[in-house]
Amino acid sequence: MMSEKKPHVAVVGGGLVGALNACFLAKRGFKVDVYEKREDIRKAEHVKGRSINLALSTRGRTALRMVGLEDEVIKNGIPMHARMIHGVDGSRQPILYGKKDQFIMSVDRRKLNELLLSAAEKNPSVTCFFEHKLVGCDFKTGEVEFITNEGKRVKNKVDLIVGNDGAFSGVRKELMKATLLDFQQQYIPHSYMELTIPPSPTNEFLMEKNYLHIWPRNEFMMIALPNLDKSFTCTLFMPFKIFSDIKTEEDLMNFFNDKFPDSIPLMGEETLKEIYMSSKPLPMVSIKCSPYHVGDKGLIMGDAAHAMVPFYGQGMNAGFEDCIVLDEILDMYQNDFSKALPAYSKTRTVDAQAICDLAMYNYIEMRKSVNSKLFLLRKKLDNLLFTIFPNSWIPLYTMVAFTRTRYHLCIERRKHQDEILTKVLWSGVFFIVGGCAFSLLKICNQKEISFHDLTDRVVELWESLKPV
Ligand code: FAD
Ligand code: EGO
Repeated sequence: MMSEKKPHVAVVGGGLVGALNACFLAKRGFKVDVYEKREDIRKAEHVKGRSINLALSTRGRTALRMVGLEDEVIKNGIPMHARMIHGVDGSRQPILYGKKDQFIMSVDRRKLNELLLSAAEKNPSVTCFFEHKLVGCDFKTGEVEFITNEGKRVKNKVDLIVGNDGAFSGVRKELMKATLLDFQQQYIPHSYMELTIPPSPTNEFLMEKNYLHIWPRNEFMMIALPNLDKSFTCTLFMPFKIFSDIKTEEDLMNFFNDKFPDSIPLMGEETLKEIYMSSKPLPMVSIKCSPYHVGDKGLIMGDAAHAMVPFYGQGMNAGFEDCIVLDEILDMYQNDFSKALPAYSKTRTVDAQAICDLAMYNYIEMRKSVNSKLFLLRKKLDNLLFTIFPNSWIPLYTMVAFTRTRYHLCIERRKHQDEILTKVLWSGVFFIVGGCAFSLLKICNQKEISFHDLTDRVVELWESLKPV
């Protein structure tokens, strides 16, 4: 059926994943209509909303490579070869991610989205409709309905409706009505606010450029990623409660002096006050659901299917990898949606849920016990083990960020590694204790002390130490 006529797909959402997905689907020879509720960001002056820059890692890069966009994106990105850990005392320590070719990239969200939209539209078979908000769809008939900014209703009928419309997905809402969708949504007590470190007066970076800067402070965390204009975008993560308790400029400066003193001269006291006072902390949500499809006409991908807390820097990367997985499965089933969609749902849910869990686990982990000393220690230990056993000890972060190991296998491998490490540590204890006992006996032997004498002396010593 599919080979006779060009399949017609409606991609709902022209964000990062929607725009990339359009490139993938067009490459398959499909006719693609992208519907985006916002205005065309390429024409917009200011774009409100989420993070200004993002960390792009291997999974995302691989997807971009598959549609021929990797080089273009890399040109506009800044490699981060290591994390730079900032202590409360102002100390900074770098810890490499791995070998030279293992780095993540800081990319501008807006630039990336613009590039992806333009790349999608270069295909004659792709049309983008902006200011079109989904109002409803029917997965039986393939009908989709949108409302434009002028209030006009627009209808279309397609072979496949793909929801790439983000965490608060309208397509997912429709999916819930049409199928038995398991759904879980969790808001965390933390929220985030973006601050900025401007370039120096001589237009230079004020901190080391090629690093992911991290200020680990248990419940308070701050990170900074470099931008092409030589500024850094800082993201401050803390509970809503703490944000709301910081009411005055004085509260703010006390807090920063206490937790992030080294960042004050970098941000500039006045700019910090200005941005903080005029911004609202934003919530973070984790969403898991299953399945991702209904029948042979409905599918959700990206944040619509698996929104996660940003503590692994994987949300976009996972969404981009979704596009690869769908592409491979469509190949496998020769574009037969009735077979491909269930297959996609089945393979992808385990992995998407795994990365949602990993991200949440990191959130708990980093908040519970990770101050800058512990962070350094753990990453150093990870790297040490990796150098000693390069084939059997791969740090979890390395697997997630620098390989395409399926997310659920990253968790499994990590568990396996942990078990081995526990065994190695116990055998270490065993050998050390055994070694001590052996040496003791040997000394006794050399000095011709009988074992009896030795035990007598130990008892004597013990008695003498006892309080009267
Ligand atoms: P979105 O980017 O949300 O795009 C959805 C699009 O659909 C939007 O353009 C929206 O306008 C449109 N839309 C919504 N509803 C409708 C409708 N009814 N009709 C039509 N259009 C609609 N990920 C990383 O990989 N690395 C990082 O470093 C990273 N850092 C992050 C930091 C923060 C603070 C946050 C919050 C997230 C971070 N992420 C990161 C995650 C990343 O932002 C998301 O995973 C990614 O944006 C998901 O892309 P998406 O296209 O699925 O959804
Ligand atoms: C102990 C120490 C346990 C996002 C460290 C776990 C995430 C976690 C938010 C970093 C890097 C890209 C990020 C590392 C860990 C982005 C990231 C990491 C943050 C926060 C982030 C790392 C944007 C977890 N990658 N990462 O190892 O460098 O380690 F700190 Cl708050």
